[in-house]
Amino acid sequence: MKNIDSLAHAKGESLYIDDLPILEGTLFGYVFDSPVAKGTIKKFDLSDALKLEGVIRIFTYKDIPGQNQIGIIIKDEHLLAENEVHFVGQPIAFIVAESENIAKKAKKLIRIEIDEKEPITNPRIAFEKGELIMPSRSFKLGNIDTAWAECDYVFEGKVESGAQEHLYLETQGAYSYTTEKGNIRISSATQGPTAAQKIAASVLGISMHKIEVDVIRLGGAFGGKEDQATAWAVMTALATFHLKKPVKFCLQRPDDMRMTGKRHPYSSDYKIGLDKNLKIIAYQAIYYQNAGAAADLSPAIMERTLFHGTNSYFIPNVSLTAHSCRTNLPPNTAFRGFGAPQGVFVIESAISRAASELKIDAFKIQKINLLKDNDEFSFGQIASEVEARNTWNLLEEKIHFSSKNIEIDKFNSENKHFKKGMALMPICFGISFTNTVMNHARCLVHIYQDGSVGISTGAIEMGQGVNTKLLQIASLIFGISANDIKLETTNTSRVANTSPTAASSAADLNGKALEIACNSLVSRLKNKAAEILNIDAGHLHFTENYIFIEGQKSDLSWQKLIEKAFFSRINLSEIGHYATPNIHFDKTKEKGHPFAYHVYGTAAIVAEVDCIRGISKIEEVTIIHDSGKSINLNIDRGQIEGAVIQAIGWVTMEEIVHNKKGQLLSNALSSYKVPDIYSIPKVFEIEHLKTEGHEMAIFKSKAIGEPPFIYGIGAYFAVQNAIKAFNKDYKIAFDLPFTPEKILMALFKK
Ligand code: LUZ
Ligand code: MOS
Repeated sequence: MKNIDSLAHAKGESLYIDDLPILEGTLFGYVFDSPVAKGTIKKFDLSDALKLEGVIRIFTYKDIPGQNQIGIIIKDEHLLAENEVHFVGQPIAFIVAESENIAKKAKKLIRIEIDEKEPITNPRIAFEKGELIMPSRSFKLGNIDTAWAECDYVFEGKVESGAQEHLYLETQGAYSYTTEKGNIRISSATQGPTAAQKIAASVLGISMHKIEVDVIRLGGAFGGKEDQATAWAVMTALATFHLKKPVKFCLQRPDDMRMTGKRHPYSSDYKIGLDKNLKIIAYQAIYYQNAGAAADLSPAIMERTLFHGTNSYFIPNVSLTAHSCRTNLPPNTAFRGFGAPQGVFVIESAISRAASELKIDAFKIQKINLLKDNDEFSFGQIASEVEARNTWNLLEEKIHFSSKNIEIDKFNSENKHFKKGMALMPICFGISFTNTVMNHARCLVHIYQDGSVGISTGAIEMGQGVNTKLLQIASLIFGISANDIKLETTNTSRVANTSPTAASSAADLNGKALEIACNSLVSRLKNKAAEILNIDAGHLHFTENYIFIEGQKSDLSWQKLIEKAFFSRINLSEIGHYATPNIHFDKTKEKGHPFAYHVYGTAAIVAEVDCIRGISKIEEVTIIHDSGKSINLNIDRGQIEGAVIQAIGWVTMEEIVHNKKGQLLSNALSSYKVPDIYSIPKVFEIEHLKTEGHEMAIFKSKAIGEPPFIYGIGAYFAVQNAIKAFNKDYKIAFDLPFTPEKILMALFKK
């Protein structure tokens, strides 16, 4: 089945916040944000700005009737700065005017004096100064202290990974208006409508039931709207609350890039020990997470780094420690992979380093350490239904790594200025919110009198195709055609207390809730059909918009059955609630079983480096992916392709740069290079592992959003291998992104 949004997207008919028809009297917001990274506000003068014709009002923290607090895990972030500012781009005031242009002009008329202090941008410096977001955490398995003695080889080093801009096509935005009795309705481009509702209520000092958040769809999010869509929604709601007028605010790209957080940069130390047979005996990592100025989702992201610290390898002695370090950058936030890519890059760097020192191919180390059933993760979960070796072996059959390397060596010996390199990248991604309590979802299904169906869930469609998958589920269970089913907007008044659409889990959680609701409707309707057809309900089956008896089509259509059920006063609406069973985690011991299942796969990536210009190109990506028993291979393929390219961007080109004052220099697409159509590898093959799929996945179709991002990390090591072919003295380093500048240095440095 095609993505149900494809046609409307192609025709430009799909609605985003900025497309919503606006109400009469709508006002427009704009943020006045901190020009400095750290300091104390000495003077703040709004008088000139307020004199500008068309400026209605400028809101500051003093106008907040409830709590000036938007922190979701830790209450450490103001909606609008009070006396101190902590990062460039921190919202200080919300200007509301008759037009966006007037609001922008007013911004220039605001006078501020800030007593500047020296900002911290480096997480290790923050750590030394004791600037931590929360207490540090460690995951441990075996005995790392005694294990080093058993190792024949031990290597230590440092790894850096950079930030990444989400670059959703639709920037952040919200539109609020009052309904009656002081209630407020917010259209928000958010992955977390309940978070927006809850924080808006608490900032306004009113109850949650007075706020309704509605989301049609997002033009991309990638984690950037899991937590950071809230502030803008709340600002518009604050203005609406005071002015009783509709207020709209959609960020422009440079403002969005400056004010919002990114993927967390990490600086890490590793120590890896192997025996003569290349078995990894011990692995230690210390991660310094650059959290930015407030917690945001950093504690949860740090946790996922720990959960994925050993990627898809079994290592008997492990010690992983993570520090979440407070710096004067915009609070960094969720981004596809949610800390896992950073952790995986460190262990893959450690393996690459060991391989380099031992003068062997890294894939020899990777292969023999792959996880298998009954291996224990450092956090106590016992691996089951592991597909690490299966996907690896299938890929090896397809590509023959050794002969591929001979082919690459031949190319390298025949070409002076172009060199190729290959890297393998196994993945193992845990599915579930690591915070166990978040793993539940609900839905509301209405069958209308004419047999058509409306579905509301907590899932947000952000281009990833979750609505298509949900529609398929209902269509399969009801046995009716896709045209008879509509996915409604995601709305907090229809489906309440939702977890954000995140952690790759929306199709599983909401899909399972939907499955439960649809099944109870079907069993109710089967009883009615049995009565009409005068047959036992057990013989009935719903398909092709008809009721079938033992595989034979009856005269009773779905539509007729619904009509009769309605006139028999049968309830044609149902809610479904699903909470992932069997998962648990004890933070006091750092042990448990946090994931419903893992997604596995293996990629082979071939890069070519232009050794004159320092440009890298990813030539071939070949993947064996474990989607389980996918219900939509087209959507899964789209997610894999997008994730891999996004990760190639992270590891080879996207470079977020701040100056010493904490100002973002890479603040536009002219200074921040992202993958484009030319970044697509010539060979991009994806094969799906044939498996039964996992019971805990919806229809045994495994989660897809984030896991394949990890494949793209292999691009870093493929480039590295190409460089090794050019410069025998290349001092191997792990510092992504591998930009052309860094590649040139690596190629020519002796
Ligand atoms: N968001 C979250 C996530 O709140 N918890 C998670 O475990 C998670 N994992 C991946 C992406 N977003
Ligand atoms: Mo996310 S990184 O919002 O799943």
